[in-house]
Amino acid sequence: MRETRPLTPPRTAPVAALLGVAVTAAAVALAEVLTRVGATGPGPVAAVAGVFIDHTPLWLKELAIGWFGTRDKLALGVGIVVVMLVLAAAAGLEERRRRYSGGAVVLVLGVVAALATVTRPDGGWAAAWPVLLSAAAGALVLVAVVGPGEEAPAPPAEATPAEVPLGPGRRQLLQGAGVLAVVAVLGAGVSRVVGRRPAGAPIALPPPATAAPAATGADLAVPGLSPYRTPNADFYRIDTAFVVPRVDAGGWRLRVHGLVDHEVTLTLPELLAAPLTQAWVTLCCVSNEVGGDLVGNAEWLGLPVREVLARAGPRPEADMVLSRSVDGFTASTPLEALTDGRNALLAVGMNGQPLPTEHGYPVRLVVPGLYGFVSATKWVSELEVTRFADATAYWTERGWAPRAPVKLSSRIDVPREGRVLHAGTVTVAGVAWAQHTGIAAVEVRVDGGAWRPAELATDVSIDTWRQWRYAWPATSGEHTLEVRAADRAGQVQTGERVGPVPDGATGWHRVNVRVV
Ligand SMILES: Nc1nc2c(c(=O)[nH]1)N[C@H]1C(S)=C(S)[C@@H](COP(=O)(O)O)O[C@H]1N2
Ligand SMILES: [Mo]
Repeated sequence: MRETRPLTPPRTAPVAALLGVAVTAAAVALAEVLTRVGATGPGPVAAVAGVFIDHTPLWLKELAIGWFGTRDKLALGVGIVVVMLVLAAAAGLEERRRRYSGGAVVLVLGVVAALATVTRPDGGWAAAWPVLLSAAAGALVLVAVVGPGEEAPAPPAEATPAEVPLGPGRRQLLQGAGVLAVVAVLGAGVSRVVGRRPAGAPIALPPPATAAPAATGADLAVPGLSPYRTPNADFYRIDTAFVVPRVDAGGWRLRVHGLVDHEVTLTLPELLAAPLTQAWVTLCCVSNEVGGDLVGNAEWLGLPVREVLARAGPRPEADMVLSRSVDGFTASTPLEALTDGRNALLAVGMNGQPLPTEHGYPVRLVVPGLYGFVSATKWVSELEVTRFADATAYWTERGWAPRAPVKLSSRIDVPREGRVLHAGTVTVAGVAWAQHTGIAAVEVRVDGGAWRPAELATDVSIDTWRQWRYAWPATSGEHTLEVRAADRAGQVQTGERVGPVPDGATGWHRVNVRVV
């Protein structure tokens, strides 16, 4: 009997790369499961995405929104996974070339991800250990399954191929692959279940003490025209959260502090027991391009912010409230906009429902007249009364304006760009908004001709958009339709084209159609 020395056969390059990918994927899955089970903070993917989002330069962010729109998070997630897979394959190849070097790559990736979790507002050191542990496990497994990469000797001459022992190399590979597959599947399953956990008992919304006006006549019901009320499911979503914060309603607190006479802490039962206001408010994003869809209108229910501020007593020198979210996002809102009597709300309800998780459950801010990034903090947890001279908000630190009132805007919803229409009377329709000033008139012009007045829907509130329509006698040929609005302060919408940075886009929305 000949002595057989167990040797790991060398992995081919594709197998080594695949092993790198499998091991790393399993390690990431394990880290995600451990962080979810322990509720220690963000998982490594979310943490890396968060760091990336917070450090994205303005031009890249605009480019990403331009390319992917509100699917920019998905695009980032896919990007991170692709980069991770490439690095993982490289780690496998590296391990094949030199023992322990691929393991070291996996370990370094783990340390980088762990540091990302440490720096997140919802993270900290507690969130780092599952990542480090999983990376260390991944590194060890990679070293074990890729093996030393020694050349296997030629089978001994007297042994028939059937007698070549199935060395620990191949067995390890099979076992390793099996373990990793199980871990990955379990990981995906558990994180799905745990991740879907509802944030808490659903809030029972009390009836409003002050009801919103009825929206009779606000909807012209033109097919293709945005409805006056944007359903929650269709409401645009913009935020920096890669994973939507799940706030436990029972543990929710609002801390009001800073330049105040008394610090105030508000709980959800206290908020719900106070007299609540119901109000129509159109919310829009500063990143909305001319003709864009980052705007929506809802019937909100909430406590006027001025009530809470009055309990705290802002000092005379204060001129700004820096609202903070559980995820670290901040917005700078002029104190005046929160105290001048308008419907600035700590909102708990949206169109008769508790806030959807992605729109700020359990409590968010809504302030008529200001772009969302300087007012509409979701998952709000703090109001710091301060001064514009002393504090800056999330987007101000990234090149956007500290103050940003909504700019007078209008949009053509129908007909859509590039449509082919029949000659005759064509209904042109859309929306116009000038929150907290109100829309006074809308005009349409064809092919740069004279401006003609459009018919307006009933004005429900100066804080919301207003539908309009225009009966256009369309003749055959190529035509360009344009719209502009005038507000109740006598201002006419400017045709000057300006991009969203730093405080909102301007220009007339234009639609090209062909009439046959
Ligand atoms: N916590 C948090 N709140 C936030 C943001 C954010 O990134 N994080 N984005 C703001 C911006 S830029 C806008 S336009 C509105 C959008 O609110 P919505 O997603 O409910 O439409 O939320 C605001 N509140
Ligand atoms: Mo925004």
